[in-house]
Amino acid sequence: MAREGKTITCKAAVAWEPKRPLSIEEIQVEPPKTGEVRIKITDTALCHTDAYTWNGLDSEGVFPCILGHEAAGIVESVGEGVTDVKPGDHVIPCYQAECRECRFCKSGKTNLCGKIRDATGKGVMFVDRRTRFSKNGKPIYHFMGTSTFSEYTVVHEVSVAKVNPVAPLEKICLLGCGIPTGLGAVWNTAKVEPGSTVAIFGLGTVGLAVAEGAKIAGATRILGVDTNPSKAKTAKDFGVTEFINPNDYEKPIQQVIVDLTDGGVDYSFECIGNVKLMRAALESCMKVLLLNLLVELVNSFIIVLQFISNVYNMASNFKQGWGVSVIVGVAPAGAEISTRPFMLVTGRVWKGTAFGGFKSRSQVPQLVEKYLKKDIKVDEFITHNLPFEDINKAFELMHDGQCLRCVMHV
Ligand code: NAD
Ligand code: AHE
Ligand code: ZN
Repeated sequence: MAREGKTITCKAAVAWEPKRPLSIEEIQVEPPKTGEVRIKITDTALCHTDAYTWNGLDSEGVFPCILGHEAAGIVESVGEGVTDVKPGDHVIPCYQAECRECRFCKSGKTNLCGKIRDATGKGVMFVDRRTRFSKNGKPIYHFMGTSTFSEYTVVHEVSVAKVNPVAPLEKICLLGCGIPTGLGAVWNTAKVEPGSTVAIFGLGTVGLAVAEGAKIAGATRILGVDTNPSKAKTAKDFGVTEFINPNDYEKPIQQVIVDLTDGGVDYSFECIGNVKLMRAALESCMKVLLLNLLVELVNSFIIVLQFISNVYNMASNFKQGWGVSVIVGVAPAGAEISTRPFMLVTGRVWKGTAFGGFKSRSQVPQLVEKYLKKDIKVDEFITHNLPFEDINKAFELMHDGQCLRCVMHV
């Protein structure tokens, strides 16, 4: 029976309130309105950010809601004015929109779109500021403009990436968040060049995708930092050349990295969401050390000419540090970062990235093609599969330290 234009009753995992286990419920999903698309979600994974919002740490968390933002599916129906996709198309819903018309999209300076962001942050749809989900008339809010923990969801057309139907939906669902974020943090935000030294804090899916991106970019030393010792082996498989467990050292982790790398790394990435480690990541970046200067000074006495030349070089080196540190992790509401301003004065740069700087509608389909050509890993990130009904187990797995991504067939 055609359901186009009609409300659908289907299964969804509802988050009624923070920290309360998700509840599989029959809910109502209204038809898409102008500029909207209703999608049959086939596969969804769990990202750390879903758990973060479920835990009540997101200042934009609105409850009750339907979480989920790393998924793939098939268009069921479209609202008025939708031209980019049609029923039957294979798609990845994207939490970062790309309208191609707003000043942000046209700026060429950001992948963030301004058109619908205010509405998605409040859990409603742009056109009427209402939700399309309900249970017996009680509204249930959207999450990140995607709400993929549901058999059917309604999203904005500007948030839909149409992808090659040959690609397996149960794998490419991961291209909705974690993997593009890590790869793009390296390629688009930091722009790591061949020969670089990189430090990654946190070796979950995002951090390991950073490692893969850094390897592809030609980084020669890739240091991976994680307090979970079992990450050492996995990390090597994704390109990490040295695994560091901060618990094995007395010194602060930034000092460990500075010592291991003769002054610091060229690039660092915080992929945990911990403001203390964001500081450590920044302070792991390169600055020529005073100790190095003294050693060079002693050597310089050997030849006077060399002395003059070295002093000149050292003086200029001492003034110039370098290193780019990228914040990828999402910190709890109210948390703030800090460091000594001297860290920036001496040349380090602090940046952040959302969805790895990728333009969602345009570039997610390109990432799918890269996956099909085996240019990027995706399958390797899937450590678990579960029936949708067992979604609360996926939250538990995330904390047991063995799980990268758990994919649920909806
Ligand atoms: P994850 O939970 O799978 O991985 C986090 C890793 O950090 C784990 O391996 C864990 O052992 C390690 N870790 C935790 N505390 C640590 C500590 N004190 N020292 C060292 N290692 C520690 O998470 P994920 O899905 O890979 O996401 C990582 C972060 O990125 C989260 O904060 C998530 O919300 C955020 N995220 C941001 C974006 C973005 O666009 N900016 C996109 C996706 C995810
Ligand atoms: N809502 C939070 C911030 C959450 C956040 O920073 N989200 C990341 C994506 S995490 C995906 O797993 C992001 O892209 N942010 C930019 C955006 O537009 O949401 C808060 O602090 O209010
Ligand atoms: Zn995510």
